[in-house]
Amino acid sequence: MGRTAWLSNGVKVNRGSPFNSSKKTPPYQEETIAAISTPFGESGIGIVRISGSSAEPIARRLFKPKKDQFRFIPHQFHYGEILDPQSGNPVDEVLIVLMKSPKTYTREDIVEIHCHGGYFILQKVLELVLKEGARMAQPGEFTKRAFLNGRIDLTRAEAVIDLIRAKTQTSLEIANQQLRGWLYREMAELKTRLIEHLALIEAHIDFPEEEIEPIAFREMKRDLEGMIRQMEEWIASYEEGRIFREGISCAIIGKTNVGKSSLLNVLLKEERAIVTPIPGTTRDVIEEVLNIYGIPVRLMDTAGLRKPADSIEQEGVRRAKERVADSDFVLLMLDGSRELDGDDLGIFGEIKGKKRVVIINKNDLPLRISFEDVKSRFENDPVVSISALKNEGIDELKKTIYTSLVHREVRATPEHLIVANIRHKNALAQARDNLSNALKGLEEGTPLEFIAFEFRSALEALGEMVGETTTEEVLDRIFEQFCIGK
Ligand SMILES: Nc1nc2c(ncn2[C@@H]2O[C@H](COP(=O)(O)OP(=O)(O)OP(=O)(O)O)[C@@H](O)[C@H]2O)c(=O)[nH]1
Ligand SMILES: [Mg+2]
Repeated sequence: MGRTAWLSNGVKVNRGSPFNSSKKTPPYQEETIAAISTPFGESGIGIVRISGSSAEPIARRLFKPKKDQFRFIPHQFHYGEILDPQSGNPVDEVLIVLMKSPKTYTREDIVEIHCHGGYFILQKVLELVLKEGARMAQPGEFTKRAFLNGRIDLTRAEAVIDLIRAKTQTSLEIANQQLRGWLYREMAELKTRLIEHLALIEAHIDFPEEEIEPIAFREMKRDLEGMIRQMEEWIASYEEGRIFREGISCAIIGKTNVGKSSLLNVLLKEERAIVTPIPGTTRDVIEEVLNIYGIPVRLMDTAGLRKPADSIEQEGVRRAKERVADSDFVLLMLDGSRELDGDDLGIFGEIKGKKRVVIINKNDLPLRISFEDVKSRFENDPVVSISALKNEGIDELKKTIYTSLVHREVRATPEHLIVANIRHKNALAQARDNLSNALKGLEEGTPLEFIAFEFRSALEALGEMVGETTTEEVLDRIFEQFCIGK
């Protein structure tokens, strides 16, 4: 829902410290914002959401309750109509709810108008709200306010979009883990420990005549080692975390008529692509998303690779090669009922350096390809024999795809934190490097000023991760990815 045309610029931003989020902070934002929070199109209901100090007065001016003696009870639905204040004409029959600051999504007053889900109605109601003084919200601005007003840290704000985009159970679990603040809490704990160490180092810089006890030094080193090990583990979880969060793109390639489109159909359990015995059936790239044991896989069926018969096929072949180059993973398909030929061999060259699984299809027919021969050509790659026509070997293929991407069972539990966001991974890697330098410095007797510097840099990296010291530019980049109304 990237409706950037709606954007109005110039949002005023005063940032508070999310680390002080336990304190009751007044809302920071002066302008009241509004947006349609439900998708465009027809639906049962559609919601216009307003946040800010004018939310309630605006609602009062537009809403006509059905009851005579009416008063807004916060967090309760009220039934009535939205009227155009100028003409007095009814626009829609609605349910309206007022949520009072600070116990709201943004920590500001919020009004939600639940209308009938028609695009025109919602547009009309939104227009009236804007006319009454609200400003159109930018993408993700409600969540941004939740962050700026100190209700959630940056990692939790980012989890909101991951949650919305989650396509499989595992991606949902990872997003939920982050939304519950598990990552944030771990970072806060690291910070506390680092601040203690830094205090000790700084005390010694200030009073060099006072010896630091050797025990204290030894403990600091041990603690640093523990932290570094823990960070390494989180950094290592990223490879898998990314796969579940972002998914992977996977192209099925092979010469014509090997059964690529048949495989796409059997994996999707629907007749999505045209299958015929005529070589060169598929011309354009067909893309669908598939869930392979929790991994969102963007699967692409491509035109068979051979010397093209006409210019349409030529374009298909060009697109197929382009997709192969862009994809994270390839499924190389061979036709087991025909001997390997020049077309197959040509494709081997196209997929050099790609993560891949080799498939020998049509194993329901007498085989003309030897499994061993294929295995010896692709020593390091898994080879699976299937029949796309008879739906045989498909589960094994799915398992093989899974295990070649992920090497263990991935569960997001309190004991097993998964870092799925590159920004978080980079911050952790920075902090890890700083701590390694600090540890090395302690062992080599480097001046304590340098150790203190490394500690401070590590704290900064972690602070940036949770949004304590994040620049406006980074914040903009994060919230830009949200839809309007969230
Ligand atoms: N016996 C048998 N036939 C199969 C199998 N898989 C596909 N076929 C047949 O092979 C022919 C080609 O299948 P497609 O799925 O269209 O092959 P393709 O690789 O997409 O072909 P192009 O799009 O032309 O490159 C069709 O007649 C399929 O029914 C299989 O496992 N066994
Ligand atoms: Mg095809």
